[in-house]
Amino acid sequence: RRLGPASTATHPLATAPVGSPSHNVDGFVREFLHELNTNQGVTLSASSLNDQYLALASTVKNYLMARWLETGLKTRAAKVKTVGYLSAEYLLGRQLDNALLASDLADIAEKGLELCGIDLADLRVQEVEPGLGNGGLGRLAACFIDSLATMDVPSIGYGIRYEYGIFRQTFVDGRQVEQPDTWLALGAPWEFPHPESAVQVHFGGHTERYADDGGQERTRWVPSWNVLAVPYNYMVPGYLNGRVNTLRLWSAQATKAFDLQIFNSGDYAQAVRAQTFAENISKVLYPEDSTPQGKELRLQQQYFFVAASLRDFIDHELEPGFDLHRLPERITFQLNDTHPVIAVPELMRILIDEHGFDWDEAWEVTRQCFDYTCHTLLPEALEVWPTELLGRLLPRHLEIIFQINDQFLSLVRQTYPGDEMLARRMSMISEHPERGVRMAFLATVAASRVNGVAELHSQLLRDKVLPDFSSLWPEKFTNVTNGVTPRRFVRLSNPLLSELITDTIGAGWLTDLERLKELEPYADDPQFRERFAAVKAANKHRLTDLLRARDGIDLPDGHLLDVMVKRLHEYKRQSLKLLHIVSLYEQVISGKISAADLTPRTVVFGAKAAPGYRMAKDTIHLINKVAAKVNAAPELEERLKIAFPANYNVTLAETLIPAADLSEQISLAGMEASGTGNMKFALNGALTIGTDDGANVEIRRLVGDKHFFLFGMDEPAVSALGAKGYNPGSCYEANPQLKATLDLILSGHFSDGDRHLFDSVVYNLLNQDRFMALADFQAYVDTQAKVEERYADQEAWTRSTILNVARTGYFSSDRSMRDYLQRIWHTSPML
Ligand code: B1H
Repeated sequence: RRLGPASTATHPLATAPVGSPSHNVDGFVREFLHELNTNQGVTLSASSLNDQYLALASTVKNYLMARWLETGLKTRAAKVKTVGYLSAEYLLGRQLDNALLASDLADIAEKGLELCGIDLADLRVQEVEPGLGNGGLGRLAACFIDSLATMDVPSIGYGIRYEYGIFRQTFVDGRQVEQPDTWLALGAPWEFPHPESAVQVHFGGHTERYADDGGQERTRWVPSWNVLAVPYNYMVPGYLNGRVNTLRLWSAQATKAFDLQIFNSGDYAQAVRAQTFAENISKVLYPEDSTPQGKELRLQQQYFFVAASLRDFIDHELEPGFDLHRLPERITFQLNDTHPVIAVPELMRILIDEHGFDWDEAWEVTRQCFDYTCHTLLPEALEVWPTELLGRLLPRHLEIIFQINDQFLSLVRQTYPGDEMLARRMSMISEHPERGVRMAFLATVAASRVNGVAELHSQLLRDKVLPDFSSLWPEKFTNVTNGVTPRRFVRLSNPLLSELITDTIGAGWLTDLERLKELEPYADDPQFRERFAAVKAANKHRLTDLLRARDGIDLPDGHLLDVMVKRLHEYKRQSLKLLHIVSLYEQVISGKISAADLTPRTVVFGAKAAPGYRMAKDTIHLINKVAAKVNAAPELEERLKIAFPANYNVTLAETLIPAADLSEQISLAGMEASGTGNMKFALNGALTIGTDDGANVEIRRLVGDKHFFLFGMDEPAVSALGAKGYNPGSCYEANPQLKATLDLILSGHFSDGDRHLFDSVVYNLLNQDRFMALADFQAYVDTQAKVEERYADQEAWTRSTILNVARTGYFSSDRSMRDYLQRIWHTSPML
């Protein structure tokens, strides 16, 4: 066990964490120089920026260290319930500023570094953000662990330490080209590897029956290969509260036994191949957002991190001899989508095969240990693992899944006698197109609670995705609307707004975000409005500076900044935004309107496409081609610009969002489970143009219709149109401006005369348009006109933006965590 020799130590300092460095500039400088010397092995005068950044990170860790160790001791001693957040993704963003904020060191560090002749800003940009996630789901996990720490909730985040995170996006001739994300190349100062605490994870082989000592028939799994899971711990500091939780990410390594056997056989190359094979498991994040690819390596990743995490919790977090019948008193595992659902049969296996539980006892414990969050409605996003693959990789788990399913189906048949169709519909095993396990069904059956991520989504989850389950177990289903951490997405990303808020309503709002309501009366105060507008203007300048340096992009002054940043997906409808732009452009170059009629506007896109998603990549290409043409058009007199900086990530979001005037949240209603970017924009004083989808519904309800630009079909209208039969071609024929817009693209105007370059995108819209962009086109364009009208009245606009900030405190992830604590985990903070 990790807690070893301290019990026999006699020196008084040996059994508790030693103190922190002095919390002042001198203490900081001393610690920093010490780290520079002892960790980096350089003097200040000989140090590189990277040396300085690494030494700074070490220094900050040293300040947090005592609290981290104390948190561990205190939590273990209290024997309270821990939240185990199981997630294949954590999109953390840069760590430095967050750690400085949480430890109240930002000012001290800035001054201390200045005395060393160093500008903190130069070190900040050294950090390559850990991009261990795709988009909203991974970023949500990062927000949640921040809130749990800040709210003093004992919790451990479990995940995978991908050697390569989400790819780095570049554009070559307007096309997306992916580069590996080498985030570890210059050192990884925030992680603590613990190779000595590695656990084995097994795969393959077969199962066999045997009689135990008491003559009882039992099953055991005889795996054929294994890998080591090495934990890398990360500090998750709460905001100024002294708690530092842990994020434990697993890295795969070949086991010694595995290598040795082959080495000894003399086949060196084979031995190295075996090692590579094992280490591949945590090599790279799958870059699919929303659509799982069903690859064998992906299932290996899922089982790998989940098996290591359960083993770790049971063997290392619980006291020796703990009675596992009482496991639910000490842990509640939250399944972040279906990616970690294989944890369910894994816990059953541990309890039955390793601890001698009988089936019913094991199921009773397992059921109470898991809750499941669903993040999607797209049918193609629901994971189904072929039984052939599951059985080959995890034969014992497949047996257990079959048995869970059998028992579940008997319950269904008992409850609804004679309804065999229903039993077939609800079976965890699907038969077409091949036999597979529906992981969402397994999760739903096993979990104590199932939740969606926004009210509308939870409703549709009950009514459309899991209707049979919600009739069987209505009380199992609940909603927790997503949230975002105000520490990163207001305080750190928008320091000027934060200062203005504190100036106006006093401190304390950062951990009690509903207090932003106190800003409401100031919306009518012209002086406050002026200050608020000045903050927005300054943030735009900050963005202008960044984009010039980062991308060579020049943002014009004084434009409405219209921002659409999120993964590229057809359901999110970047193409609809593009049609709006092309339509404006077409009207000017064809003389229907004059450039002077346009509200000066810059549209910023940020979006990565999954590398295998053709339509998404073609859309990126088209956006870039349109941008080139529009940006160069003299007819537009600089009144319409498009900026598409490559490689949108958390770091860019932190500068982009606070600068935005208009937030584009234009998914087809019923498709975006929640969205979290929508919340970040509103909290930073952008107005939303959006459909009645995901959390937009709740944002609009809170800020009020007058301060939100709603357009398009709602979900019932979408369903009705789908049922009636949607024909995008008729929208095209019926709307001359839409026709002119699409015709301009088809004419080759944006593709150097090539009339077919964008056939895939345009003909998809004309013939299929699964996400009904053409059906919502006119409503969107009309609503954009209303946006321009409001923007023309700057006083009214600013008033609305202030009310957006004041009324969206609900979307703090602290509130989400409170909801999980009450509705799902039934536990409370440790005070
Ligand atoms: C969300 C995913 C997702 N939903 C599969 N589903 C993945 C599915 O790698 N995969 O296979 C990766 C990601 N991500 C998003 O979750 C929703 O689309 C958003 O609407 C939501 O805000 C976010 C957080 O709940």
